[in-house]
Amino acid sequence: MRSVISLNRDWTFYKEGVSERVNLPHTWNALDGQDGGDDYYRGCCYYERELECPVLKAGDQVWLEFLGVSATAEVSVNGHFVGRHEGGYSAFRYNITGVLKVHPDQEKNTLEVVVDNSANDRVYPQKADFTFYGGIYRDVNLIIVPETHIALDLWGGPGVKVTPRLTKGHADILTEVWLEGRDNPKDGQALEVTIWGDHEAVSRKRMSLTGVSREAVLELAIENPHLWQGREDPYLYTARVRLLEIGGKTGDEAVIDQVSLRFGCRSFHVDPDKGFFLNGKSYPLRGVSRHQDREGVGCALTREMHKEDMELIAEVGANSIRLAHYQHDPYFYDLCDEYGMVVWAEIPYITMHMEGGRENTLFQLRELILQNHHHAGICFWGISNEVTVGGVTESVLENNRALHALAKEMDPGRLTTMACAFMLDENSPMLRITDVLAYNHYFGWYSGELEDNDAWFDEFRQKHPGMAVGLSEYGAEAVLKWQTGKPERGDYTEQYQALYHEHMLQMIRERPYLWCTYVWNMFDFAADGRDEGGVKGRNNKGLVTFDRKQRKDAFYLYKACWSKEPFVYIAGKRYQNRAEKTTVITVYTNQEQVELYRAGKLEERQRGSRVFRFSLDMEQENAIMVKSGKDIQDTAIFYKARTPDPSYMLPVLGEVANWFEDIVVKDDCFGLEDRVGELVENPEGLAVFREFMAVYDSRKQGAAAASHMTEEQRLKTMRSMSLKELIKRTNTPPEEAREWLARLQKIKK
Ligand code: ADA
Repeated sequence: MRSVISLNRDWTFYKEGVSERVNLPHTWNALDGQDGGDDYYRGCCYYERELECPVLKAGDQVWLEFLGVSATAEVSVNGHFVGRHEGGYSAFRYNITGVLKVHPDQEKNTLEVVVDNSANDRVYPQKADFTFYGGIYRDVNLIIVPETHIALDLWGGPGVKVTPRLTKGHADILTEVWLEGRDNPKDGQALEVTIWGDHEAVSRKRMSLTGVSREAVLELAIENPHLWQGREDPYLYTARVRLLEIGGKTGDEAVIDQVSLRFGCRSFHVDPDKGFFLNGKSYPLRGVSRHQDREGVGCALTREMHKEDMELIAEVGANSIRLAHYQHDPYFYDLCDEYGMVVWAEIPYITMHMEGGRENTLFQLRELILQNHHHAGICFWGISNEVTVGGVTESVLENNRALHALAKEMDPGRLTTMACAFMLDENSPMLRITDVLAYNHYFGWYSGELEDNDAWFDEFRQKHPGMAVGLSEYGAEAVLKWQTGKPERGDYTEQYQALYHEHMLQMIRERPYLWCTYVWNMFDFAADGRDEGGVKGRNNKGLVTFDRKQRKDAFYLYKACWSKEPFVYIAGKRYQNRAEKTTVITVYTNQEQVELYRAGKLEERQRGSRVFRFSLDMEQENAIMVKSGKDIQDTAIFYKARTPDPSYMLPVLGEVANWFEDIVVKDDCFGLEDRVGELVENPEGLAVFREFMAVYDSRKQGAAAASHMTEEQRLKTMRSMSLKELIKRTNTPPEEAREWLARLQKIKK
């Protein structure tokens, strides 16, 4: 039987000549990868550890297993190089038997890992809107197996593939097993597969390995299978695969090796007009995306942290997760199966297409599929995200086609998908590559109006009837310090984020054909090159803060729409000092009736659905209680303020918003209220626009600097923007902004 020994403790870590003792999981960018400036350490570091000499039986093999090292690892044992792995998010293993000192009287074994997250042009990701933390940030194990064993060398996977196929009242379970060892299996060896339900074996099959080479296929069946039914009933079976040695005369059996995998019986399909179906029933996928990091910790998450993330996603009531933009921890895919989350799993082929990166995309996809094939939750393999930002070249198309073909060859039972950038032309051949398609849209945040989302999908449907389309990303930023009674696009307030999502939920409700929709993002996450909303190094589009401590108002909006757990929630609690005479109190709930009390006195009772708004003339102090029925309630307190509380306003925006107030503008020339689209129609205007964008581009850092939009693409996203908005959104300093306005004022309309 195999044994697994954790190697997570007692490493020595060296960075730039300084050493420290660390335990895994570990990243060297926990702090500098989150503090902004895009100056986090990207380079080579070194990890070292002693390896105790394991007790071995004759023929035993010793393997090292790494579940995630970012981004490239070179592993040596006792000075012997044993392997190099390129890709920061997947598992890999090396056989170290030949280089291990196994006699207890010999000196100790040493394990060394050189880890490198520096920039290169081959290993994805290289350009994206998140921090590429470096380190050994997932578990490391030592695995001891007998000479012949279930394969460990198969792309980091379990060496077993379990594929359930459902027909009415019946499931065929195809089990493929790969064996490893010096020789083919011996006579007398056998494979046994048992499928376990809750308490008992529901199917078992045995196969003699006499004359069999290293691959075996066993077909089992389950009558009346208990289905994996998503959030309602995520029932899982366990397939236990045992390699047996059957004693000649006595017929005694010994278990040589064993692997257990959990899997689920379910069918699914996507109908271009009706969306996603699970086990034959409509099951609209409404969910969130998740990045694997958090404040002060980076990507070195503990199991408790993974579990807490899943609990929050379950609490909001999502039934699907887009695990962006790379392979997540094996434990998290397990949690998805257990909680009944349908998963879009993907590789980090993102933002920038690299001519030299094709092989790496195929390698990472092969690993993703072979390591995660058994997961009931995974229904989609995402092959790329916004890789057309630099243009739709033949090479981009070919790379995507190759990835689709590979996924279909390895796993015909699942669907491929991709996340398209919103400016991708709707007639692009990219749209015809994967089984189903989805777009990332940020109308109402980066550009355009909220209603542009509705219009875009209506037009797309009209032009492409019969094409399954989803919404792979949408979101708006909220920094909890910023509060307002008058939310506006781009103000980073908690209120605008909630308003944005109110609109998006309605837009989605009216378009049931959307096969998936994913909020970007469940959690705030680190993108060290960012500086937005007064927060450096962070993308603030989460429904929950980076430290997981605070649920934003929009979280409760989604909970009201998706969750059955009864609750009422008063939004805007952090907007406590209110200068308006009459204020609006928004309540999110999944109850049908809500009563609002002030200082214990009933003010109003309303019936409705999900979003309730109460208008209230402010008193000096307003102690509010909202109730539904006897037990479901929430409280908040608001104060009347004489003037707007300055601590609620983002200072940069405040400044930029006011810099033009004392300027008298000539109406026959271009000014702040004119739109980018109008300006670029004028040749002089176009020249100023180009200059302006060049200055802006030269100021961008890191991930943001990576966007290689063509002018045409850029204009597509900006035409409807006013020049005032353009100046605001590019964070142009007030002095410069005045100069630009002066230039505009010289151009006659
Ligand atoms: C892109 C990208 C994401 C994300 C988002 C944003 O669409 O796919 O990684 O960060 O933009 O927030 O701007």
